Amino acid sequence: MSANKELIENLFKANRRSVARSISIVENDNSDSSALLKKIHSNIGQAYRIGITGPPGAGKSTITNQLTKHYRKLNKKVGIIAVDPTSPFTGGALLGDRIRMNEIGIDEGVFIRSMATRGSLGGLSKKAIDASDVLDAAGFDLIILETVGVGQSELDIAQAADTTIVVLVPESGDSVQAMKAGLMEIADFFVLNKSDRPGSEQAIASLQTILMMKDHDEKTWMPKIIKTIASENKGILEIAGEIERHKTFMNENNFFIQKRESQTKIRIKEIVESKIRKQIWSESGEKFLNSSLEKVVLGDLSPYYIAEEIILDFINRNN
Ligand SMILES: Nc1nc2c(ncn2[C@@H]2O[C@H](COP(=O)(O)OP(=O)(O)O)[C@@H](O)[C@H]2O)c(=O)[nH]1
Ligand SMILES: [Mg+2]
Repeated sequence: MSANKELIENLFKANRRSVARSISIVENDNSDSSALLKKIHSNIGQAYRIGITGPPGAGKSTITNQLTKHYRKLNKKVGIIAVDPTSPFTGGALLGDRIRMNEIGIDEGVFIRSMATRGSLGGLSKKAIDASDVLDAAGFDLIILETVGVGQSELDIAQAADTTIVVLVPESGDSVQAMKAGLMEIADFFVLNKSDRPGSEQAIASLQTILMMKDHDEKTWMPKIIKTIASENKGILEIAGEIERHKTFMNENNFFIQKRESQTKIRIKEIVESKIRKQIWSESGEKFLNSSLEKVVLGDLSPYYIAEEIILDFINRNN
C-alpha cells in the first residue's frame, strides 16, 4: 500500500481505516513512509502531544483512559499510541489495554494504536513520532503517547511530547530510581498514582526534596507532583489542569516553538542517519564487508581501512 492520493484524502477526513493503514505504512519505515510523511506535513501542527511514562503497572493506561474520557466530554478527539517495549509478542496489547479498548476504543473520536519494539528501542521513538504526525494530520486534537519506563524509552518520549508526565507509585525507591533514570530531567510534572496505598505521603515528601534541589527561579518551570487514584478517577482533572498550565507557560514564554525546534533538529538528524545507515548496508556494502573480514582477522588489513573503503564506495555510488 503506497501513499496514494485517495489514502491521504481519507486520512485528512479521519477515516479510521485510512488512519490505521497510514500508521502501518510509517511503521514499515521505507520509501513509502517518507513519501506519506512529506505529503501530510503541511496538515500537521495542530495537535497537542502528551507523553506519559513510568514503571510497568504504575497506572499509565488507567490514567490515559480516564484522561481520554475527560477530553471526550470536552469534545476533543484523542489519538493514543501505546509503546510497549516489554511485550514483543502481544504487540503491546496487554490485558489492561484490552479493557481500555472496550471502554473507549469504540468511540469514533478516539483512536488507539499499540506499537511494540521487537528489540530495538531507538527506532521506536522515531516511529511513534511519525505515527503522531499521522494522527495530527487526521485532526486529532490530543495525542497521548504511553511508554513503559524501561531503559532508554522514557527518555525518548520527551523527544516526542509537548508535555511529559512521569507516573510513579508509593513503593519505596521509586523516586531514587527516577533520579537515576534521568526522569527528573524529562518530567514536566509528576503523578503519584495509587495514592490510596500506604506510603504515598512519604513518597511525595521525598520526591519534593529532590525537586527542591534543582535550581529554579520564577522564569523556569517548576515540576509539580499531582496525587491521584486513577482507578477511582481521582486527580484526573488536576492532571488535565496541569497539562493546560504547562501548555500556557510554554506558549507565553515562547518556549513552545523553541522546544519543537530542538526536537525537530534531533528528529532530522535521526532521519538522516537512519537513511544513510540503510543505504550504506545495501547489497554491495554488505558484500564488501563480508569479503574483508578474513583479511582483517589475519592482520592483513586494518578495520579502519575497510571502513573508509566502505564510505568511499557509498559516496561513489551516490555521485
Ligand atoms: N490501588 C490502585 N490501583 C490502581 C490505580 N490506578 C491503576 N491501578 C491498577 O493498577 C494496575 C496497572 O494499571 P495500568 O494502568 O495497566 O498500568 P500501566 O502498566 O502503567 O499502564 C491495574 O490493575 C489498575 O487497575 C490506583 O490509583 N490505585
Ligand atoms: Mg499500560
